Amino acid sequence: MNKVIFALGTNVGDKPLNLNKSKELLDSFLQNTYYSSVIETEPQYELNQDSFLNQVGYGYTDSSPEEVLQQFKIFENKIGRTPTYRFGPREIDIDILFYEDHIINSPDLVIPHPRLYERSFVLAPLNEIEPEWICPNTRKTIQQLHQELVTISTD
Ligand code: PH2
Ligand code: MG
Ligand code: MG
Repeated sequence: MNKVIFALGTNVGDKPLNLNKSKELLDSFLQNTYYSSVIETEPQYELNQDSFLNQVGYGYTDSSPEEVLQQFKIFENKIGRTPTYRFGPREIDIDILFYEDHIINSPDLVIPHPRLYERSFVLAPLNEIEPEWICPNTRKTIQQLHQELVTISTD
């Protein structure tokens, strides 16, 4: 079984319900799931939109990274995600952050998630549940990455 670490974000509709529905679907697909606290965060990148609820989690699967991506897209559609614009509002976003220690750079799938290093809405909840996890690109722990981000943003 392979460990998949993922991020959830929602800022349209009934946000707590969107998270709960997502977790129900994720729990039926992945084994032994575990989740961080839910945090409310101000939007990053596209500032003119509602605040988000964010959460991270992990689980275990025999599916390949490509199959996990496909399944997460099916879940997003089931929850009613409608296309908007890049970094725009969404009912639910389910992103793969890590798949074991794999490094993947294909046109459709980049793992580790390429923007996790600049996202406190990902690194803060991840630091709560996986501080010792090592990012295979940087060879740094989540705790280090989170600390670096906090240091930069308060400089
Ligand atoms: N997702 C985005 C863009 N901006 N901001 C916050 N706070 N949380 C998100 O999940 C988020 C965002 C696109 O993936
Ligand atoms: Mg996404
Ligand atoms: Mg995303």
